[in-house]
Amino acid sequence: MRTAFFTLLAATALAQTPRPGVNYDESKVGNDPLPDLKLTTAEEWTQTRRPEIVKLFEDHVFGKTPANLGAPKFEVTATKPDALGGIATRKFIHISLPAYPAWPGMDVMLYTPNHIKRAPCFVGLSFGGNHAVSQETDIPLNTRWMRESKEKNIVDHKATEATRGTESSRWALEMILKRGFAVATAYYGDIEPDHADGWKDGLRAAVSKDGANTVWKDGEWGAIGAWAWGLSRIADYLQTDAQVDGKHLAVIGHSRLGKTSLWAGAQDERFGFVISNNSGEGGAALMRRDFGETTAIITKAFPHWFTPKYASYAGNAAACPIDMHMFIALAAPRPIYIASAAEDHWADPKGEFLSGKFAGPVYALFGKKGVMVDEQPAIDTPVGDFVGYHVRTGKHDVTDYDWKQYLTFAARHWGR
Ligand code: GTR
Repeated sequence: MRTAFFTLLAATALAQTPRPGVNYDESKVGNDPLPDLKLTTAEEWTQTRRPEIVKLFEDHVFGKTPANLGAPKFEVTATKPDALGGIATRKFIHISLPAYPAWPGMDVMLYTPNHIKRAPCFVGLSFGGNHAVSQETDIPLNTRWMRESKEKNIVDHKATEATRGTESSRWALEMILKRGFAVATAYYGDIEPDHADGWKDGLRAAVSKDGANTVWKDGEWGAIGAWAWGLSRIADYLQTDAQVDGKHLAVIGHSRLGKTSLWAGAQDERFGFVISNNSGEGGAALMRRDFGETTAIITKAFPHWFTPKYASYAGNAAACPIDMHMFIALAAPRPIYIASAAEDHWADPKGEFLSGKFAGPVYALFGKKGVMVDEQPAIDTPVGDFVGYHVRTGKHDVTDYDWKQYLTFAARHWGR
């Protein structure tokens, strides 16, 4: 979901009319050393170092998620036992916060396979809403704010009938369900609309004591924090659903929602498998590498995603006490998968690989192997034991190829 501006910007840069400030030359990525992971023992990592690093990410990148917003309320609003031609049960669950009624809540769509009693579940937010994820035509159209797009049939910031199924190529529902996994998803804009003032109509204003007049300070949460919070509330619900194995949840996200799934996985260890699909800058890509999108570009285009402090590292990533190998390491010792796309230069595929590689020593503390290779593997050659990685042919997207790797990885780690 690049904005037209950024697609143009990336395309222009790749068409060899380099735009000042965007580098695609590997010899110019810089060589600032990464912050030290300061490793001692697995125990010390778990007790002390890991919480320190979570706090660094709160203070400098995403802001702190408010600890307790009260128990969420779950209402199952519809159940269809013969969804997708009978292979699945489909449920809608409305999640709200009784303590903060100003937040309109989120509508989760859950598909569980009918041939499995308690299925492990992939949990991820969508860009277009439940009706865009699935091709089933009886799904209520999402009514919240969406980014205007002629091409995507979003009119007056609202979804239209023509938006049904438009994101379905990114959610290999049949393949996932037939392999015995469930899928839970919701529209990210249910939690907070994705624009600079979106928070005023979303969760963050609803729970802040100054409401829509809040002035966000360093260390306070941004939109990615709010979206990640939403993923954890879906995990809360999934613990209560008899058709889901709540002990085997994978969190997945693409692009900005890949940054979000990494942050959700870092904060909520109930996500036993963390997936970053083309998450790029502010996600898996090392911030000290000046390649494609940079801290300066992202914090200018999308300041609302982060805590304000993050923008102070624009043009000065080396001053930031974290880099993204530490972000990946926060998943340890749980399995994590980082996926890149060969044409997705904007997201810096090599930088995404390197963060996985340099998280390896943390996995080693737990006696586990990471990516198991020194160099970024060839295109379409998945690698890794506890840190999976591939760079697939093609563009910034989620494809069946990506899902096949995630399903194989999950099945291997979860003995399915
Ligand atoms: C781009 C942004 C990327 C990525 C992408 C997306 O405009 O620069 O960091 O998040 O959007 O979410 O599709």
